[in-house]
Formats: sequence, C-alpha cells, structure tokens
Amino acid sequence: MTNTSRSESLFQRSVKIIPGGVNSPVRAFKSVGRSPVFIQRARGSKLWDVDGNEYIDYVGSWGPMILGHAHPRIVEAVQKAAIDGTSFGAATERELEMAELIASIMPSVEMVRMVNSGTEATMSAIRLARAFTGREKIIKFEGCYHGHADSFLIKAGSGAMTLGIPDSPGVPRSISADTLTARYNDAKSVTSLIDNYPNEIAALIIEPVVGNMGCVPPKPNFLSELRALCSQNGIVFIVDEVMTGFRIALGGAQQLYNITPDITTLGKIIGGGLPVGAYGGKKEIMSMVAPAGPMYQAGTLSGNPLAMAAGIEMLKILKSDPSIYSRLEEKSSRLEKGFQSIIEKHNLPLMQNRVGSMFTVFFTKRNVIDYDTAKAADVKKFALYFNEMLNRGIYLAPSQFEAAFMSDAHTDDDIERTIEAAEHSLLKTVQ
Ligand code: HOZ
Repeated sequence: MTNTSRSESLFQRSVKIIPGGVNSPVRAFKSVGRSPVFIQRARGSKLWDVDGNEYIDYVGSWGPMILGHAHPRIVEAVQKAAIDGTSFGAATERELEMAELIASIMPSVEMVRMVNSGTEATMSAIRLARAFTGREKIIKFEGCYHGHADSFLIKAGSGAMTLGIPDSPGVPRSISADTLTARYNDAKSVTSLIDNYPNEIAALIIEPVVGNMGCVPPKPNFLSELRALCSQNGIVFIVDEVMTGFRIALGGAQQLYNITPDITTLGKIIGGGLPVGAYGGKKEIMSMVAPAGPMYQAGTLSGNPLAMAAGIEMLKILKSDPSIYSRLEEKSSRLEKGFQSIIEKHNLPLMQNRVGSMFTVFFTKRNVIDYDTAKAADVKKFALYFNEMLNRGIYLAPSQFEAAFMSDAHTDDDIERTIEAAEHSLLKTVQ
C-alpha cells in the first residue's frame, strides 16, 4: 500500500477551510472512497505527490498537458513573459498572435475572444447566440458538461454526474426552463425539441467527442446531422472543443469529423496549462461582441500575458510538428490493444471507447453511446480498480465519468507498466 500520510494530513487541514477540501469537486476522490493525493510537482508523463510517490499521469490536468508536464519551451516562455509583468489589463501583441494562431489552425474561427476558462467561454457563447438570434432556449446533451454556469448544470456530466448532482440546486427555475436536453448520438431527440419549440431555440451546444461522461465518440454522421438541423432552423451550432481542440487532431473534432461550427469554445490547452478559455467563430456572429457590438462580455485577466505566452508556445509546437499526432495515436492504440487483450484473455465485463489520445475503460459490457449507457457502468468496481491502479503508480481520473489523456511525453515503458498494472488491478477487482 502506498504511503500517502502527508497527503492525508493536508486534506484533514483543507476540509476545515476549503469546501470539501478541494477547489474543484472532481479532485476530491470522493467517489473512489479515499482522500486525494496532493501533488507537489510534475514533469513529462509523471507526477509526484507530497509523500514522494511517483505516478504515470493519465489526467494531464484534465487534458491540456498534451506535450507532458513542464515542457521546457513552455516553462521558458512563461518565465520570459513574467519578467515583463504578470498582468496589464490592456491590449498586448501576444493576444493578437494567439488569435491569429487559433484562426490559422481552425478556419471556422474567423474572430475570437480570449477569456479565462472553459466555463467563461461557453457561458459567453450562449449569451452571444441569444443576442444574435433574439431567442432564449438552448439545447445541450445529457451527460455533456460545459462548465458550471447555471444554464449547463442540467443533466450535466463530469463531477456533477460523478457526485450524483447533475441538476444542481441554486440554478433558478427560469434558467433551467430554457435549457432543453437531448440524447447524445440521437439526432431524432434534437428534431423533436426543435418541433416542440419552433423559433425559440438560440443555440445547440455539444461536446463533439464527449469527455465528461467518460470518452464517448459520436456515431457516424451524428455531428453533420446536427449541423444541418441547426442551419435549417436558424440555431447557432456551438461546438465545445475545450477537451478535443488541438487534441484529437490539430484542428480538433471539427477537422476530424469535417464539420463547421458557428461558434467554437476552447479552454485549457490554449493556455498550455495556465487558466485560459476562448470563444470564436463566424465574423457575422462575433461582431456582436462588445465593443464591436452590443453583447457585453469582459475580463481584466482575459488574454493574460503569461497565459498567452504559454499557449502560443504550445500551439506553435503542435502546429509545427504533425508527428506529435501520429505518436499520440500509436501510443494510445497500443494501450487500447493492451487493455483489450486483458479483457479478452480473462473474459472481463468491460468495454473501451477511444478517439485518438482520449479514452475510457467502462465497467460495463454494453456499448457506451450516451448518458444512460454510461450510467450503467459499475462505479463501485471502478472505485476498487482506481485504488489498485493508484497503489501501482498509475494516476487516473478519480471517476468512471472522465476521459483519460495520453501525452507526447508518455514512453513505451509507461505504457508497458500501465498495461501490467491494469492486468493485476482488474483481476483483483472485476471478477
Ligand atoms: N470538467 C473537467 C473535467 N472533466 C474539468 C475538471 C474540473 O472540473 O475540475
């Protein structure tokens, strides 16, 4: 058993002063029946906790660490930027460079506004869609998570799903009434909402590949059907690429599945690990954002120089080296095959989903294609498995309803060790 005594004592102190002892619920390890490990430092594919334990990391700060932790070029960019000042609340050349970089990689993004998190990006995007259409309702999908703004905490995935609070108290009824929910991978469920609320729906927002109920890929043509439905009905098509952007392909899910969103929301990865988000899309729509137009949205720290410096370096590296994506695919596929051979060899009641370097092993035999099938997973068995893996030095997201992420820093040895740990852990927990 790994010694995590210092983490435990820090957690005892934390719960007295921080709600639940953490600053974001998914970090609490609550659903896996233990207290969290406190991380001290990270490099490449590894994390070290305050007790000195080393872990192979598949959380990657929930996605953005696609190059691994503390990449030297990103660290240097942040250090250099910091010397010149950490925040100005004024226009900078870096923001322009970042906007041009994003637009050069994602052609659907004709104009872009930087914000500080994915939540800010999505909540601003729906305000913009409402301003643009003059309508109030939005469609989201059960089990998708778009941050914690009121409109999205309806049948929400991620921590809300993990903790069994998909519909959070505190969200005014007037706001939840304007959020309609459809079934992921079921375009017909969208059609009936559109039929029931003609000319009332401002936007449809979707995780193109869901990461927040575990990894769930779209069925063939699902995304293009949604695109067509939105175009036919004057609905703003918002593709939330906070997890998938620059991850499952350089140009994100919109490149991989050949769809053109009206608005794209971005986060995490464009800050290279610093707090960043962005929303961007058609010029006609983005021109409504203040001060170009009347839709108000603002932020002192938006386009922060440290975050821009880190993000620009990250995007430059990703853009200049396409072999990163072939390596990610090769390594993720090798890990998937390793898990598959364990599942088949021992006839385990598990299934896997993977899109590029995002993946989840579900504790169910049924195909996981939406919220209901994800919910069918055996979370108690997952909790046992999680703990076994942690004790073997493998750091997974502490929830069945989160995706795992491969980075370019993961080594062949990391993958071998993960497969070996998984076989032992699964045999101890599943049968
Ligand atoms: N929802 C994200 C993970 N699926 C971000 C992590 C968090 O909520 O802290």
